[in-house]
Amino acid sequence: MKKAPHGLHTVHGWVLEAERIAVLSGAGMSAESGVPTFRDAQDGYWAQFNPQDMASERGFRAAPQRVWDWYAHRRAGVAQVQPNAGHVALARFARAHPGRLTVITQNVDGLHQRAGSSGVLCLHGDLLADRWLEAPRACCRLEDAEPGSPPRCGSCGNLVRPGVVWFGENLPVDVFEAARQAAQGADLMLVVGTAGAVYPAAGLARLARQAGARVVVVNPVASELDDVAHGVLRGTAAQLLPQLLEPGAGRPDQETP
Ligand code: BV8
Repeated sequence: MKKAPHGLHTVHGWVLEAERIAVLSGAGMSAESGVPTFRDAQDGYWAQFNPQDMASERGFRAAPQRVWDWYAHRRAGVAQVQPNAGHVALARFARAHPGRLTVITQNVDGLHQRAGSSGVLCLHGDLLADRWLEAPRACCRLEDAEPGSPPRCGSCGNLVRPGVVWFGENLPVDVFEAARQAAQGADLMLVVGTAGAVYPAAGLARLARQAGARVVVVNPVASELDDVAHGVLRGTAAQLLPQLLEPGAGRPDQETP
């Protein structure tokens, strides 16, 4: 379907009109903060491994030390970066318009929260959180875990794993239900920085559209959700979100970058 090129100014008007905005963000949201996306080749030593295999229970059980070290590497990376102008624009808008904007994120880096967003719906968990691999017993206390790669319970040997949702694992039911409701209740959904390849998260864009929301994709390159969108803005999160969300933004229609 040939889409009329809706420019920044049009979408900015949609933002002003919308009473409820849902944002679905993916790894591209954090790219300008310096966090490598899943799509980008993993850096250095890690480039030899498929992140999808590593981000799975099977991958962790097969090579617990390697997978734990991969997460430790990513945790160290996230600790050295800052939220970017896109994260900040979302947090500022939500503070200025309480209850009007909900952030639903696939990201596990915590940058939306560090930028000041509250009530962030983290579909895929938290990179910095730990949990037990097997159902914890009375002896399994995270604060007492024996250090190691990975740490483990000194009594029963249960392994500590990162508190993220791995491929093949269900999303937290309460969080996904809240995300579904935010998508279905939205007048506008901004889909920012996601290839739209991972489900059920990516399905929230179609859900929003089917429930009557306008859907806008913000991505420098084509994504699998472009055909769900009413508008596609070819640009980056840190460039476009401030122009869409900050007061007095949204200059007259011009070709977005
Ligand atoms: C599930 C946490 C029910 C971990 C992540 C077989 C068995 C089981 C399930 C499946 C199966 N086959 C398929 C599935 C479903 C599977 C799935 O969708 N697979 C895909 C790959 C086909 N989904 C699941 O497994 C989910 N659970 O289905 O449960 C179930 C249960 C059991 C059995 C059956 C069903 C769980 C999925 C969650 C996985 N965990 N993260 C970790 O991080 O280590 S997902 C992980 O990858 C990220 O969190 C992220 O969500 C995803 C990568 O996607 P994107 O965010 O889109 O990032 P990507 O790098 O791909 O793209 C970046 C985009 O940004 C690009 O478009 C780029 O152009 C753009 N960009 C770049 N720079 C910028 C930018 N945009 C804006 N500005 C910029 N500056």
